[in-house]
Amino acid sequence: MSSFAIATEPLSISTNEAVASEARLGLSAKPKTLSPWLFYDEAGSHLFEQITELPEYYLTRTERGIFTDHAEEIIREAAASRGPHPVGKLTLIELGAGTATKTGILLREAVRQQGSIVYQPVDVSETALAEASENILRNIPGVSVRPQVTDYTREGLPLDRLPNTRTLALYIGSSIGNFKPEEATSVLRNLRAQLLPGDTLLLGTDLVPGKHKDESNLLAAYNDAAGVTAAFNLNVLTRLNRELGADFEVNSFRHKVLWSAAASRIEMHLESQYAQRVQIPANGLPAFNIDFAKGETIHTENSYKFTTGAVIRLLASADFLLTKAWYDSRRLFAVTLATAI
Ligand code: AVJ
Repeated sequence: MSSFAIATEPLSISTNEAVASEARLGLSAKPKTLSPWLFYDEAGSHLFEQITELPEYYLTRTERGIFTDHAEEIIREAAASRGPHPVGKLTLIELGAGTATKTGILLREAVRQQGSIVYQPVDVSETALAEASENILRNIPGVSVRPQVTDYTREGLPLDRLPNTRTLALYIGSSIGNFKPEEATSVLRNLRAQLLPGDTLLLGTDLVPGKHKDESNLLAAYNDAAGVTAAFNLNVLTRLNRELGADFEVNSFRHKVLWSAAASRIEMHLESQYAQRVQIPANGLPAFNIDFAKGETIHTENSYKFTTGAVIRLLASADFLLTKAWYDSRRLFAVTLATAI
C-alpha cells in the first residue's frame, strides 16, 4: 500500500501521464477523490495566490505577522549551537518553497545576524523557483540562492551541506496540513533523514478552533464570499477537461466545504448537482466512464488543523523535539521550531 496517495506523481513520466493515472485512480475509488497537487496548474497557482490575499483566508497573513514579530528570536534559536558538533553559520532549506514570499523576512534577519546566508528552496515547480530566486537575489543582498527542483514527498532532499554549518529547514504555510497523520510523519522523517542532530525545523501549522476562532471562521477561510476558493476547487475539473479531454460539465458541480471535528480537518469536495456520466478518453481504448449519483462528491482536499499537543506528537514521530513555539495574539496559527535529535 502506498502511503503517498497525495503525491502519486512519478517524475519519470510526463505530467500528463501522472494527471491521467491520478484521475483514473481517484475517480474510480469509493468515495471519489482527487489529490490536491492537481490544483496547481498555471490557473490554479494564480488562484491560490489570490486566496492568500482574501480577507477570510487568515493563514498567510497571520503566519507572516508571526515571522515579522519574532524573526530575530527564530533565527537566533535556530543558529544556537545544540548537540555534539560546534557549528558556524546557519543555512536555510525550504520545502515547497513556491515563490518564497514570506521567507524574505527570515532571510533578511539571517543576513543581519550573520552577514550572509545560503538558501536552498526546494519545489516541484521550476517556474515558481525561478521567480523565488529572482525576487530574493534582487531584493536581499547577502543571500546566495541554490534552487532544487524536487518532489520532496517522494525523493530524498538534495541537501548539499556545507562543512560546519547548521541547517534550518522551513516547512511553512500549513503545507503539512494536506497530509493524513501517517503521511505527515513520513514527510518529516524523510526530511529528518537529511539532517544532523542539532539542526532545526520551522513548521507552520494552522490551529483548531479556539477562543478567537470558531468553526464558521474556519469554514469561511475555505468558502470566501468572492468565490475564489470555489473557482480554485472547480479548476481541477477544467484541468482534466483540457489535459485529458474529459467532458466534465464544470457548472454542474458545486464547491462544498465541511469541518470534521473528529478528524480535525477541513475537507473540500466537488458535489454533483445531478446524476450524470463523465467520460475521459483513453487513447483508442474504450473511454473511462465515471458515474455520479445526485449529491455524490469528489473529495479534493484535506486541510488538517492542529493543537500544540498534536504538533509536538507529530514532531516526535519523526525524531524532532520542540524547541519553541510562537503564536499570533488570537492563536489562529502556530510557528514551531523543533530540533533534530
Ligand atoms: C496550501 C495546503 C496550506 O490547506 O489552506 C487554500 C490550500 N485550499 N484554500 C490550505 C488551500 C483551499 C492550503 N495549503
